[in-house]
Amino acid sequence: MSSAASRSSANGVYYNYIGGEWTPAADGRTSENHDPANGELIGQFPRSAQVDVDRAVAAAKVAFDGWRLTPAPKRGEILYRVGALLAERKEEIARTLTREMGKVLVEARGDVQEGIDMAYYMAGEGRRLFGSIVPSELPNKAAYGVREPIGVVACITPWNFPVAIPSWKTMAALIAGNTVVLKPATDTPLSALKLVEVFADAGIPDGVLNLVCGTGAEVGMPLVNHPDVAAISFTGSNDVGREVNVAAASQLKRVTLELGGKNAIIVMDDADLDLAVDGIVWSAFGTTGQRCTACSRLIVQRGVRADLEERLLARVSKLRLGHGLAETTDVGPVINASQRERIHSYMAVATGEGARILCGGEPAQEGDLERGNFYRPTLLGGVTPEMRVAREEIFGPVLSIIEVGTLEEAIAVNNNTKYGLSSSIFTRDANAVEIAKRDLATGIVYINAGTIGAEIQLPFGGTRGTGNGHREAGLGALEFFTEWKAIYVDFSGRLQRAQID
Ligand code: UN1
Repeated sequence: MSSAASRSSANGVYYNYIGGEWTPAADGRTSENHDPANGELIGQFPRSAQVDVDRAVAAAKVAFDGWRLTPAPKRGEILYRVGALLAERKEEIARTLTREMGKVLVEARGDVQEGIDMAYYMAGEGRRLFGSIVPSELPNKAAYGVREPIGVVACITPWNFPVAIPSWKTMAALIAGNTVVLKPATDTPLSALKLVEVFADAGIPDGVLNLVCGTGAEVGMPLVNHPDVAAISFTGSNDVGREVNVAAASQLKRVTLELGGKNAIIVMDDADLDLAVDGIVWSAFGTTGQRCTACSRLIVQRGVRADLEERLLARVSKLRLGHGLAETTDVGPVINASQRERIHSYMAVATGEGARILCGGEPAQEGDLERGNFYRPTLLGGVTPEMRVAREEIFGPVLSIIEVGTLEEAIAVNNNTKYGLSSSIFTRDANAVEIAKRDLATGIVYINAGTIGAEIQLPFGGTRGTGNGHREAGLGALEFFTEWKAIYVDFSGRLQRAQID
């Protein structure tokens, strides 16, 4: 790789990171990335292809033995340094992230913080990585299970948490002893590159973590199909997730999928409505509604529906749109023009099925907003559970309000979607809380809080169409990124036959 450089960019052109070197795509192709709030050019990024994927996977494969044999506490020490460097660079990375992805600065800081949290958490796991020691059924024989890395893993990550999600995936994979090829979303390569710079500065050995920028078709699928990639961790849309799973299945590869959500907040008649309004606004319009965990359905009990709707209308219509770096901004842009069109297309769907647009329902284009992909925070009233806006993931600042009569009905409506990521209930009734904890069929349940804000030490993921049963973060991540090995040591000095003697 003669064109490899020691710096990650030159003159606004950024590179891949392969085998410890910053390097352009082999054929030199690039694509531009722009600030979704004002269209400004962020930089040029490699538009990589199969040959770049091949190089990165080969580098990761070469590095695997050295990394697997590095004691896990030593791998952890590198992650501690990653955490410390991320903390040191938090503000700079958060600002880059806001420019690239659009979320308001305070949330971009949270995104980086999640990476810091994961670095420290997984670094600590380097001193644990617990296996199991069990008694053998035969005398003078030891039996135990140990966790081993799988090999080269591909991490394919979305644009909505451009530091946090690459951190969740790569850090868990790395502490377990795997080597990694990271493919970031085409809308957010720079945030991932900043993360990889931190790893490089923290001393990650060459080839252990590689970055290949490009599209899903040109980089993502070649990674999934590559015979030397043993496992794939994917977060993104349901359609692409299914494609990844089908392709990987033909090679019997392990896949974890974190896909859509249609998350709901239930508000009962006895709830603290002030608190509920705060939780709803934060969960539905934070990150411009572009979290997998975002609340897109409000399931409200009849007695407080009108009151809650009025309070929400007052709050939501005052939310200020703008660049995420401006302190006055409550809600940033959506990620790109096609996403904004998709969100807007749901307005005709909603009204066509009889819902009412209470506020928003259109792109925002006044003044400076005209240069970006802004969409007005939208409340849809009179939604019923069968309507498409109550069932399909919109992934934008749109909240559908559904009225119900009872707790049982609320839970049934919550559970009756093809997704099952996050749900929440606001109530003061201790019995209702217990029933909700038991019967809400989602991977994450909140009591008297919104649907967003999962912490990294607990398993993250969902039921039904949200995924394929695996969990990220917490110890669930280590389940995915390790292979169990059962070891029997017979020190009896004679042949002992299990199940026979
Ligand atoms: C996502 O939207 O895919 O729980 C991740 C949350 C964040 C992570 C969201 N900690 O909202």
